[in-house]
Amino acid sequence: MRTDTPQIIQLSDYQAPAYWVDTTQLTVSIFAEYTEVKAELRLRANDRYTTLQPIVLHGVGLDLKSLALNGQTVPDYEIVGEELRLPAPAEGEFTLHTVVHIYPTTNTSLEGLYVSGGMYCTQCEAEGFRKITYFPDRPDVLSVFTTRIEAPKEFATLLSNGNPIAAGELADDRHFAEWHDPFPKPAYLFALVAGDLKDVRDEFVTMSGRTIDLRIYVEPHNLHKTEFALESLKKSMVWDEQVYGREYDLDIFMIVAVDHFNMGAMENKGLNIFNSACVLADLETTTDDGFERIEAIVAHEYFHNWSGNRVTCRDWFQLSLKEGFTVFRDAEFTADTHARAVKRMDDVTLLRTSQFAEDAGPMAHPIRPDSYIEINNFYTLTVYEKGAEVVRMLHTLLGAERFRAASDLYFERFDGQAVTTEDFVNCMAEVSGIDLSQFQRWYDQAGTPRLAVTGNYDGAAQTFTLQFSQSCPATPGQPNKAPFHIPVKLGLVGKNSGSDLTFSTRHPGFDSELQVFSLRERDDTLVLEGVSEDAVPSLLRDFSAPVILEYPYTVEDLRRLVSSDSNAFNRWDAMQTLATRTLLAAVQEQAEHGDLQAVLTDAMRDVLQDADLDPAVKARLLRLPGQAYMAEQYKPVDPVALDQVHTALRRHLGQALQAEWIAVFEQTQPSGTYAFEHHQVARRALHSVALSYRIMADQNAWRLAAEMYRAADNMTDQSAALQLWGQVANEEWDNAMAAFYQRWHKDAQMAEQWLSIRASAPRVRVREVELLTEHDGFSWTNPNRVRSVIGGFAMRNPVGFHADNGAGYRFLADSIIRLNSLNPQIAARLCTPFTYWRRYTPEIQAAMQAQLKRILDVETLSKDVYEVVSKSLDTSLA
Ligand code: B3K
Ligand code: ZN
Repeated sequence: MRTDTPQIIQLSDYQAPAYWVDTTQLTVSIFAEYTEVKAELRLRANDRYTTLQPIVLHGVGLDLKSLALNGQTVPDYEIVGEELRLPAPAEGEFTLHTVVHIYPTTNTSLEGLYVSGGMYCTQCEAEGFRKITYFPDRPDVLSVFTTRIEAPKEFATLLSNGNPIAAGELADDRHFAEWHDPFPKPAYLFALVAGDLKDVRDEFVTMSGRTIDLRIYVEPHNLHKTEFALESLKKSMVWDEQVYGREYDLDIFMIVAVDHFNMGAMENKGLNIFNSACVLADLETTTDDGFERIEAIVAHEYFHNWSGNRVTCRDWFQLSLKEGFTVFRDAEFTADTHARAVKRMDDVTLLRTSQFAEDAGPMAHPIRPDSYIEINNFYTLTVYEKGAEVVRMLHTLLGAERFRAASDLYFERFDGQAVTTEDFVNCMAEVSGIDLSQFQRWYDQAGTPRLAVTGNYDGAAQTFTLQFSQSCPATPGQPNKAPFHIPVKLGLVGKNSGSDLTFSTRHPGFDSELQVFSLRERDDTLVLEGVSEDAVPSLLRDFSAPVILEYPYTVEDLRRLVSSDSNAFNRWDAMQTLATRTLLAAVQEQAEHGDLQAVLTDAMRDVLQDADLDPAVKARLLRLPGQAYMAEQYKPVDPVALDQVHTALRRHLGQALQAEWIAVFEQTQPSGTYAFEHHQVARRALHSVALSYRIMADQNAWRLAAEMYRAADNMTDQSAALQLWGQVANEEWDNAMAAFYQRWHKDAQMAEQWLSIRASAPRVRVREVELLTEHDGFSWTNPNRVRSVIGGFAMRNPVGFHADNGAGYRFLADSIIRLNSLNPQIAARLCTPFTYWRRYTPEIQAAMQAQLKRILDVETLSKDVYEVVSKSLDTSLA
């Protein structure tokens, strides 16, 4: 047990900084044993304070060698926790010089300056810069950085933010490079790289005619995996000019790939650093999903140059200001580049499966949290994905044109500043004239709202009346919620005709141009007039708000929507509802289960036979909601029983529609050379879905997967086949897996994929996963390997994880305890499966709680893990 209780940081305690740092000059000298960091900071008192305040700089693990203010040593400084405190200076403007030594080679937290595969690199967001030098490490202190790097020549490439200004030789086989970034930025955007790297180069001419030098730096053996990211970067640059009018600002834009990285990538100004897995790609080893993910992450980090870097966050509570907005921007980029409705289905699936669970659990927080212990725990699905939904709602309410005008105003007004989410919403309100004061609650209230709706047709009056009622469950610290401003995009689908019906309404909350109803009250009634026939309402089209919709649809209504809704997203959503009801009825052994199953089977048959449907949409219509999603729909959950029900339904569908699956499987056989393009991607997705049902219907069909694996010329089909084959894990599968490893283990991305397929294969149990952690391909200090094995097992292998009387839970807890001292951020992330202990049966609850308590007992528990575990166990939050 920790002897202290870590401090809770509150939004309400925010105070403006006492000093600005106008310029920062760093000299970072790399030596084998240590790295020396010399800093020269020009400080200036913030005139918001009438008297000169003490000086506070942050630092963690720094070996202070000297400290001088205006050239004089400072005798009376104090170091308290993460703060270096100096008495108030005599003048409001002064220079601070510090020299510290740091030890990157032993830094396993992967925060600050560390070594990955022989290369020095940095990760400063959120508070990693304080592990490099003493500095006011807070996002509202923006400084102009000049960085000199000195290193042995074996580190041939020396990079930092901004534009290169000088380079040259030094004594002792050393050399240097200097970089200057003219754009003031907070320390979290600082980056530095020193390594033996190779680069590919290209150019981009911006809309005003400036030529930008583009470079991707990698370890030499990865040079052949850079082309796709470079193309993605250029596409992103064009898109941001066209859709947002945003132009790139420096002369050079660099991406560096590193193997050891806690997250996907980081948007450091002019020098993005990427997890290798999120940037390296080639036609042989990358899957369709991989290409789409890489393209989206490259775009996301590039888009941050404006939404995050030019306009940044005042404090870390505002994280969603940059993350929610940037996720919305990258999602729209993907939608414009590929298939809009499909991207929406995938995003909503993620939101419903994982973000809704987070919002219903002990870590629930608003997209702008009001307190935290460790900010790294708040880079969550809520801040990112729900944050993006909140921005999307603004887009829905304003329409594309006014949204663009408001974003122009935002970027212009706040360029070079650190601002709040209110500043963003206020621009939206100012441009549109819409009163968004109630909308602000989306930023401050946690939990997923429920939207209960009923509908009634009056044939004589030709009206369709919708009654709305909203509520939101209590979440930690927020027992009561005020009503949200919910945009409900809607239509009416004729019960007989199946067509979209026209209507009018006198309700002032309905925007008839956008077909969006603004629900602001807890309860409200919307009367639609001139409705020529009885209808099925199609509500929340394109998922216009992140809420749970409850409408008493009959199965006939749902079938009507599946077959006829003009909104492709809502067709899919109706099928999801039908499948969810069927699964629930089976889990709860309800009498109507048989009928529901029959209706679902018929609906799927229609989809299978519909020749006009985009195969990508078809593949998604035919996929059942996942077990993780189902586990949120009822209580208590027995995951093994849920798996049986889920498997039984897939088997039923496989058998009942066997002829159709065979037909689709044959129609979607691969042809031509592999390319990452929509028609092929769609065909491959549908092919795998068909095969998965064939295997459910006939255990011997694993031979088809084996054949598909051997015949495939691409990794999408190979890995899909291996995973499907893995469901019936047999000796042949073990042999194929062993051969796969032999063939690919030198390629880091492939080794990670192999580990993940193994750990998440449904028949794989905890004993085998323990052995995997002793495998050559595994490493406790590489987050990608840890995520593949421990994450793959605990998050993507429900049967294996929950089986064996809690052995899986013990293994996860042991892993967390081990990682706690190596890499607290990764350790805290792996606690997620335990945070949901309350959804399970009493035996599972007890077993998981026991492991949580065991973790909490660790004396050296990091604040990262402490926060997640203590909140999970807190009974007042139940
Ligand atoms: N901003 C970074 C995430 C930093 C994570 C710090 N623990 C990546 C991104 O969202 O673009
Ligand atoms: Zn981001």
